[in-house]
Amino acid sequence: MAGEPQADCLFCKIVAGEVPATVVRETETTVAFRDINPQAPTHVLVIPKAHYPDAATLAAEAPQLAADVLKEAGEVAAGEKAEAYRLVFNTGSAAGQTVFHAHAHVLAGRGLQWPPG
Ligand code: IU
Repeated sequence: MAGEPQADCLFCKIVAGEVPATVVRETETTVAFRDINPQAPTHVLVIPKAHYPDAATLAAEAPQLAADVLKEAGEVAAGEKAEAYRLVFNTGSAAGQTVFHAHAHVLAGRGLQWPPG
């Protein structure tokens, strides 16, 4: 069923506390934690606690939850005192998505090039 935890999902395990993560913020509906392989001085992932495989599915099936994720991304950036930051939702393996539980990357703390690689 939409939003239900998936037994084989790493981020569902982080939500359940079964896999450790460095949590920087948590709300009733979201968790934000530091990426284990940071690509910038600030690299935090914001995830919905409920399982949706990617950002588009999240937005289509649970729009308020998608809004919660975006709001939390802004709160993370503010907490990191980031003057500018980038939000990334890799969607599909060809775009670099490796974990199929929707997540926003919050990247900050260095110059960020455009276009991205
Ligand atoms: P992606 O957009 O699906 O590629 O992002 C997944 C991210 O999850 C990636 O940046 C990993 O470094 C990160 N990650 C993590 O933070 N903790 C983990 O245990 C694993 C991956 I596996």
